[in-house]
Amino acid sequence: MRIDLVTAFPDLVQGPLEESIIKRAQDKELVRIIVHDLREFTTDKHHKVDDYPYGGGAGMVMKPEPFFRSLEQISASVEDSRNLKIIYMSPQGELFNQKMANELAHDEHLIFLCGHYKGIDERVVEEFVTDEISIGDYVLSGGELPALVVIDSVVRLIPGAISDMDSAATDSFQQDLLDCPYYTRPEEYRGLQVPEVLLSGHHENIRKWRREQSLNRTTSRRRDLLSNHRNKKNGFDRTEDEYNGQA
Ligand code: 9WO
Repeated sequence: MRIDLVTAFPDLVQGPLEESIIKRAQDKELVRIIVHDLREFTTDKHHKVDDYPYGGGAGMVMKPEPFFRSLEQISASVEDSRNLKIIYMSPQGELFNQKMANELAHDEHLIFLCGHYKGIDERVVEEFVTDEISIGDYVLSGGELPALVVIDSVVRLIPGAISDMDSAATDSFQQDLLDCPYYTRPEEYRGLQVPEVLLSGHHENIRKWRREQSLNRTTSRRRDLLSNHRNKKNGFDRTEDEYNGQA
């Protein structure tokens, strides 16, 4: 897989891409991640990437030309530029979830456009963007951190990116239920005990306890997940969201 990230603030993303699973995936050549400095695609002497919005109002808008040039350079560097996925991270995008991560993990080439200020000139979006993604209903300073979130979730799904042990955990992860609590040694810490059942060695009771914890947490914190879960359990071949055309 190849991932390109176009940003006016390359230092914002460089560090996180050089740590942990993403670093290891790159070392193993499972993924190649290229960070492009938007300012290198400017032609004026001040390397200006933003300008005042037409129509007025507070804040700046990112100029179209550097994005056009960067995307043309990236397109020219690949054999087939017809199937590029060009993703704009914005609060106006489709809400990101595990299902979308799974789908993106099957793509050969992802390109992330990171906006700042009020956003990117809409002509870039109209001309190039194939997917607009939001990671949640809040506003940040730019699309860099959300792009890292999506990249992390996708890269760890590439076969070989994580150990077999971690993979097994991911496989059994119930996308529609919250995870149960976990404990490790010591058995007692500052008077705080690990739940007895986990020390019992009774695997069936442990499985039941974990299941119950998952269901309780999901009921009290994320009722929305539970309704999807119930449909699956009842043998419907589609979840509520899928039935409603939202997934
Ligand atoms: C900034 C601003 C300043 C003055 C008046 C209006 C304004 N709107 C914005 C704004 O929404 N800026 C965004 C910053 C433009 C796109 C990149 N930025 C961004 C992406 N913030 N938050 C995200 C984001 C992306 C994905 N998921 C969650 C949040």
